[in-house]
Amino acid sequence: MKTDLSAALFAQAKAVIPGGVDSPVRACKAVGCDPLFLKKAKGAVVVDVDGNEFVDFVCSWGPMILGHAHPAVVEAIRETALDGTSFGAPTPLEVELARLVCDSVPSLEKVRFVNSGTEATMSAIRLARGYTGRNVVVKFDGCYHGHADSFLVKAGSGVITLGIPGSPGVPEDIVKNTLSIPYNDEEVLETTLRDEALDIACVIVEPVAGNMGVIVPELSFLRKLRDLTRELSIVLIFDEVITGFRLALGGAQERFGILPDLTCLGKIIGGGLPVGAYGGKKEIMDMVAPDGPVYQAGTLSGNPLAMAAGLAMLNELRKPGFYEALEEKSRWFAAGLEQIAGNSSVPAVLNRIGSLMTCFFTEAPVTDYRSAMLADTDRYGRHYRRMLAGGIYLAPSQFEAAFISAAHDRSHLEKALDLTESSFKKMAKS
Ligand code: KE4
Repeated sequence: MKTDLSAALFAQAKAVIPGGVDSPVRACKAVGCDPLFLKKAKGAVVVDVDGNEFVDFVCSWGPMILGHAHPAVVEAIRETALDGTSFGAPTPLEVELARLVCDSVPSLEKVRFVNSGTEATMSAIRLARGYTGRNVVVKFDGCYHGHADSFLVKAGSGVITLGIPGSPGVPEDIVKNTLSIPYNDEEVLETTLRDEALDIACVIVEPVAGNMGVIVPELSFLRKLRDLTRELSIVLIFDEVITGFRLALGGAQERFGILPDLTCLGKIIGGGLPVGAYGGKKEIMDMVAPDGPVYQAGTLSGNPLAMAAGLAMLNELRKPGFYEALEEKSRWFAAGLEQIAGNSSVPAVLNRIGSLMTCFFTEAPVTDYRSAMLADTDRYGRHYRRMLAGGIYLAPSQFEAAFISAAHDRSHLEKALDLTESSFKKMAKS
């Protein structure tokens, strides 16, 4: 595979951008190769600057649930841009999207748009602290909520991938207010919340973990989390930046029937443009400035282009049968992966929910950070490189999710299965 132009661009990028990338995981350090620079994408296919085509299972880390360059989204952006790109003033588009998001996500009475998932989660915990008057935030080992200081404790995603213990630059004074406990462990959850209740402002959780690879929690764990936080007057925050509008129109909270006090959204709601959002009960959200004392602001928040792209995307998702069709193709693909793994001597475990999945190279079930860390990351790296050489674009880390979009057709998925089978056969011999 010719990668001369990507290599040249990477050298240029490293001279002016830290690590040559604008987000660490894209550097592909965890999979032992240099990143390819992409120039365009359509549907389920991305194309790099050397002209190589790949079936895409990264989907921009989740937003591209319709596939790339969906006509409705592109047209919405084009049309809106003709009337200006940003005003720093309220527009009808943000009202329309806010109403659509609140109508779709069961627990949302009010929502505030920001520009990233990180902004959404950092604002949500500030709001929870302001609402309760308490400081401690509880998170779960391996869950990732963006790069705000409070979250860089035993975080997931790039923090695991790059083996960063937390991060330099995060003051001890901040970190001391973050408790990180094991995901899916009801006993530790109950003990921690009851022992520390008087100091805990909120618990923030990925209702399906996507940043240590995909881990679907026991429903009893989520139910206990909801019951305990309600009993102890602790704000429960669902970080649905990945799961929102991915698992259902109403996200994981609709799928599991468990309603948090606050929800964080991102990725899909921007249609590929920079959008995050946090929202929840009116009683809590009315604490946010300018109505309330909890300050949060943003020059480009509610940007008309991003709102138009988000509206176009969500209007496609609301069409009858969208999620059923996505579930059907995801189920078919996962069954194919399970069959390949089952017929192979290579230890592999597939975790899937809806169109979100991770194949862990490990023997034992993956139910939390500790078991996820037993995965063979070298083997994943070799698998990644083989799949890339064959035209399949996977997440450059064992600890991320693979995404299926509405644009993935049977031929795309069969190609991925054929290459997966060939890669497993090579691994079995090595
Ligand atoms: P952003 O600030 O990257 O928009 O969102 C942060 C975030 C918050 N919550 C969850 C559950 C998330 O998954 C994320 C970001 N996800 C990662 C990939 N797992 C983004 C990719 C990257 O960091 O480059």
